Amino acid sequence: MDSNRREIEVMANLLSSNDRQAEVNRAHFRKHNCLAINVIGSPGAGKTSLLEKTLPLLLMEIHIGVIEGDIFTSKDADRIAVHEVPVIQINTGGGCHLDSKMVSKVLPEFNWQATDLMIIENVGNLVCPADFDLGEAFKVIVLSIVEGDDKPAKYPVIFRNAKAVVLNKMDLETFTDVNMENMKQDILAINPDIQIFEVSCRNGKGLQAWVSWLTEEVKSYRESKV
Ligand SMILES: Nc1nc2c(ncn2[C@@H]2O[C@H](COP(=O)(O)OP(=O)(O)O)[C@@H](O)[C@H]2O)c(=O)[nH]1
Ligand SMILES: [Mg+2]
Repeated sequence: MDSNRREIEVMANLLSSNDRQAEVNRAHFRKHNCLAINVIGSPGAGKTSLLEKTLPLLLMEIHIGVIEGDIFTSKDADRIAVHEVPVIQINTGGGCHLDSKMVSKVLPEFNWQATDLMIIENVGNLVCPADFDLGEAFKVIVLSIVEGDDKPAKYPVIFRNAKAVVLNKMDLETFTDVNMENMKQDILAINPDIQIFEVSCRNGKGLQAWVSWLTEEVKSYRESKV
């Protein structure tokens, strides 16, 4: 057997074993009526900043748990713990994405009677996390506008598979050559149903629309029957 074919088979087996565990995780979240979301974006896009800004606005009515994925360090989990939210750090030790088994291992650490929303911050990467279902209800992309308006077209898979995209760092728009209309058109050409939010985690603009949408998603998940 040639080595290319062998590589493809190994990858296919890996993905199908990941998908099986993802279904177990999804059933767990469903059983506990907890909306799980998988937050994906490049390093530095503002994933942790978005969580830091979102948590205080949501915590009045929603019980939240957070899983932080990172290659090394617990820096992001430390930032989240300040908000007195249950948070578990997963270090992948070099891996470029979380997988469903890593997530399943930390699920016993949470109080499932008191978790309405589980936010999973994936390892900073726009490519690999797209292929690994964690058992979430849906994926959310955080893309900072300074990354350039060509990025959606260059990384279409993740945009095709996500329910929402948060375009962050809008406060920097005037300092860049980003064309917001092109960026949004490209996103909608890939996925016409995706929700687009334009926010600045620095000055807070646009965050309320994102938080209101997420609150409604938590409510409709709780009300939905499978
Ligand atoms: N100017 C500006 N900087 C931001 C904004 N959001 C995040 N940052 C900065 O971007 C850097 C990376 O943010 P972080 O949340 O750690 O990104 P992550 O790697 O995706 O989790 C930090 O220095 C943040 O302070 C924003 O809306 N505007
Ligand atoms: Mg982070």
